[in-house]
Amino acid sequence: MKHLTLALILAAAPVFAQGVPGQHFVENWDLDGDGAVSVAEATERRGDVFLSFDQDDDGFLDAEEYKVFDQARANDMENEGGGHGQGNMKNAAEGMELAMNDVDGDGKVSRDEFLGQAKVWIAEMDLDEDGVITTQDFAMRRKMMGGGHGKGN
Ligand SMILES: [Ca+2]
Ligand SMILES: [Ca+2]
Ligand SMILES: [Ca+2]
Repeated sequence: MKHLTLALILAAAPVFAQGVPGQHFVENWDLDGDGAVSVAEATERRGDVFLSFDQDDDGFLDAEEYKVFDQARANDMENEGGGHGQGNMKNAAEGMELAMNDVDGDGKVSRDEFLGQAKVWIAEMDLDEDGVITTQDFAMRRKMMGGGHGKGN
């Protein structure tokens, strides 16, 4: 039985996070414990997430499986209930969406697509642009809203 809740994955519960935005996120995704979530760590962890939600083990998250995944993330955002860090927790949640990960547009997300988007996901959240995610990234706002200031592609 596969049971990995997104509450654990996104860990969006600032009430218990000693008031440091993003701390639980970093703790849960920082596999080597250096206080920063690297692209490699995000990729590995996303592999776990993928396995948890690929209920039929066919190597794709399809629309049906995504419903469950979406619901899990929605519950997390609800439980979070507001407060600081909302902005980047929203980025974290949105970076998991089907549309964000379905690179070839076939309506489902392959494991390669899902893992390959880890670096895009990290870049979205990396507000201080040091290449890794730390609580620092949750403590600041993006300087320029709405893009235009391209970061390569
Ligand atoms: Ca790390
Ligand atoms: Ca599947
Ligand atoms: Ca950073």
